[in-house]
Amino acid sequence: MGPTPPPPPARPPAPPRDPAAEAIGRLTRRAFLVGGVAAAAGLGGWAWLRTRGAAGGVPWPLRQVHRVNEWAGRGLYSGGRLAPEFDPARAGEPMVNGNHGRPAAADPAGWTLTVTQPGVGPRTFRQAETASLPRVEMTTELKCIEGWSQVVTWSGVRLADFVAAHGLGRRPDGTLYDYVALETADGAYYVGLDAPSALHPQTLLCDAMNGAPLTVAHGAPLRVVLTVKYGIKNIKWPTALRFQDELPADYWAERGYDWYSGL
Ligand SMILES: Nc1nc2c(c(=O)[nH]1)N[C@H]1C(S)=C(S)[C@@H](COP(=O)(O)O)O[C@H]1N2
Ligand SMILES: [Mo]
Repeated sequence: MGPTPPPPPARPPAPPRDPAAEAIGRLTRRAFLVGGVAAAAGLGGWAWLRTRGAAGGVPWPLRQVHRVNEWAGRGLYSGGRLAPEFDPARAGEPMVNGNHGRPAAADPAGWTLTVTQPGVGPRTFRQAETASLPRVEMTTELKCIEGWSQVVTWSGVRLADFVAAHGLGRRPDGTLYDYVALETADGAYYVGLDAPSALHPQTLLCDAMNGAPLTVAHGAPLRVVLTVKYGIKNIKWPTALRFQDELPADYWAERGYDWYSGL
């Protein structure tokens, strides 16, 4: 008889059960799995996402998030709550921020605002026609989403008064369209507003800042100023205003900011 073969090596003892280590193991595997799926999706996912169509220029998976913000924002300002007004002595000039859509030359006489809505042909207004409405002055805070703010005294006319004076913004059944889209002449800057924000009593078509005519840098001949939104929605040099039920395209929403941008 030959030598007996050595016994097979004993299996190493099972490590003591460690629930925490097991949980980490599971999480790591899951993270790996999720990462793998995300990476795989990354190869074709973005193109897929882009072809899904966009509402207001926002790819649809992001829209859900904005819905939540919109809901929160609506709650805050429901009932037309007014933003605080300040002592005009505190007013100053805000930094000039954003030149998208700035016209090459100021042309107050030639400037027009063209308003459209479903089923109604475009209606074009000159600055003088907007200026004939009751004047409103307010000293409010302009808040830029980049982190600065400035108290400014604005004056002009309420967008709501302008809309009402010309019988605009309503469906044939008398209810308001959901949204207002505003755009500069060259189409370089455009914002979308929900109708309640656009027609809020502190939403103005402004032609003056801190007691002086608006300068071109700040939006002359006419700009929109509203207190219920960040600065990004305060469009300078708008020449087109559209009432619609579709979520309007929005320059900064397309670049990752919240569509609603409510305060
Ligand atoms: N047409 C147009 N309007 C615009 C912008 C722009 O780039 N183009 N920038 C916005 C931003 S981000 C801010 S904070 C305010 C700043 O207004 P102001 O330049 O009068 O201070 O304008 C808003 N309106
Ligand atoms: Mo801004």
